[in-house]
Amino acid sequence: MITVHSPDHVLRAARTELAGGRLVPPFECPERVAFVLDRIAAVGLGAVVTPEAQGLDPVLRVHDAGFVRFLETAWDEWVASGAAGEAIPIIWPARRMSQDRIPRSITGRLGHYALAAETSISQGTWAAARAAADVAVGAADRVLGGERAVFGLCRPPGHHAARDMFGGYCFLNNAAIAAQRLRDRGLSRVAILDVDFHHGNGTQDIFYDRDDVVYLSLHGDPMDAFPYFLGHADEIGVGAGEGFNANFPLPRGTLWPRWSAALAEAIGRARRLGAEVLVISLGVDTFEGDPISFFKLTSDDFLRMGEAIGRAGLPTVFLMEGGYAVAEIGLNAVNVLMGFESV
Ligand code: SP5
Ligand code: ZN
Repeated sequence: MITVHSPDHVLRAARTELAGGRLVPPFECPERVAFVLDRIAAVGLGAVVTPEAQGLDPVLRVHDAGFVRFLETAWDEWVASGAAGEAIPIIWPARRMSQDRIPRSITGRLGHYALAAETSISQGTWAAARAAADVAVGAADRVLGGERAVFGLCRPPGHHAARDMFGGYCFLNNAAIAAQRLRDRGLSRVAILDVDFHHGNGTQDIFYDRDDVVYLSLHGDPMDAFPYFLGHADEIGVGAGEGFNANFPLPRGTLWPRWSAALAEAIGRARRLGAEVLVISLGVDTFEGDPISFFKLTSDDFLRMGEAIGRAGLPTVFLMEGGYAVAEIGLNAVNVLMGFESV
């Protein structure tokens, strides 16, 4: 399997994440990609190629232009405002406050466009986010070109990013950008299968009223897990999109038998709805050793996960999302890809 990878991911190297009332080194760190590349080389998965630069057109197919401009300029404006640390939102338009007027102040605009406070904007964040979008498009294009499956080693991840919101370590929604690319280049129905531990609130939101991109997600029950405010089983889509969104929230301590039963249901749904291609939001934070999550999948379970996805028999774009047990992320992510290839 070909891997698409951009060395520019290292430009996303924030120093701070707000966690447990402290600023700590971010869980979502550049070493994650280094471990995945090491494992790809160790098992001989296949060639690693850099993506073509796409410009902003594929990004603007799913994201709001004002939001994109905000991401582009936020760091410089933050520095110009005299702040010493990284850019962290401190206030939001909460209940009964106005969302219609976007403030002039960078602090006001951070609150307008952020969905969470743990994700600092740092120097280089925008360049890395753009590179990750290029990776997603490069992976989609290779599947359009006839590859059975391609791995886009995106970093930063994307599935929490909505049309006009960043957070959850995500800035641009790589999976949504890839899915839209597949639609724009002629496929009529795409299914995004999100196996990251967290619900992909951004992806769900982007496609919630559409029947051409199906969103299916297995994740920690939002009553107990980030992003808390989306991802319940009764969110089934709206308007033309009704029946084209399916959430499988799962409890603390979930093991492979229960997780894989939900996976089988999700894959069955994708097939019944006529998906021609799968985009996998491949987070491996479902791992038993993950520091911020609560499922209990083993490294061998990731092989079985890949096999189950392979048995769906559809062209597949894998895109990296989360996974914070850094020393095991290579083993776990590449196990999914090897399981897929073994089918
Ligand atoms: C892409 C992705 O996986 N994003 C996850 C974002 C989760 N952000 C909030 C995590 C809160 C972790 N708090 C630390 C708990 C340590 N036990
Ligand atoms: Zn996650």
